[in-house]
Amino acid sequence: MRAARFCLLIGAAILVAVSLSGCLVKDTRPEALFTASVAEHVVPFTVSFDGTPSYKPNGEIVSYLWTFGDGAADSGPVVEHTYVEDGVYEVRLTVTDEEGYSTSSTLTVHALNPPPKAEFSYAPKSNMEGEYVVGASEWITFDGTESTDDGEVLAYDWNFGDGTTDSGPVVQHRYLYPGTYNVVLTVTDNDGGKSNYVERVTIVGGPPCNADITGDVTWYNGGEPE
Ligand SMILES: [Ca+2]
Ligand SMILES: [Ca+2]
Repeated sequence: MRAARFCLLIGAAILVAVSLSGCLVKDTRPEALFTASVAEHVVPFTVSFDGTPSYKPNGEIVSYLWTFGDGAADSGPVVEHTYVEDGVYEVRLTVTDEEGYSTSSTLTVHALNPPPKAEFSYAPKSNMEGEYVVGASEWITFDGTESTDDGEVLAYDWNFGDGTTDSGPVVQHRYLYPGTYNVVLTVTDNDGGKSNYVERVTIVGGPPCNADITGDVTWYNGGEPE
């Protein structure tokens, strides 16, 4: 009877030991931890990823595998990667310990689109007493093709400052009345980035003889007056 109780005690002790060791195996999976030198920047930029904070209690990490979210991959505790295209990328580090257990963790990198740079020139213009001016009712060609982007400029939108607008890389416009107008060119790139360029245009001289002085100048938008 005493022997049987002793056996039961031993059995229970073994059971506790087994379940404890089961817990220990679960608890000693590796931890995947890493830092990034920069998480948000305008492309192109290089990020240094450091996986050395990863650890395994009572063990060691034998491999570090990285995927950068843009199709590229690397290995090693510390790696560098360059992002060239804008986007939101999920970086994943997978660490494996000497027993073959793996754990991974992720971090998001925001690679930003460089905005376009708007620029235009216009002609003809005369230099009168150090000031560039254009005659009233004179056709002016506005050329926005000097605008640049790391990708492509897809849209050119013009505001001539006299209540009229137009779109296209090269447009023509004429002002009916003398004055100084702010011409605004807004360009949009292939990633939806926008930028403006503003230039003051000075118009001299009087309105054309047949101008409708009451202010109805809408017939000047489409071309020649009837
Ligand atoms: Ca782009
Ligand atoms: Ca761009």
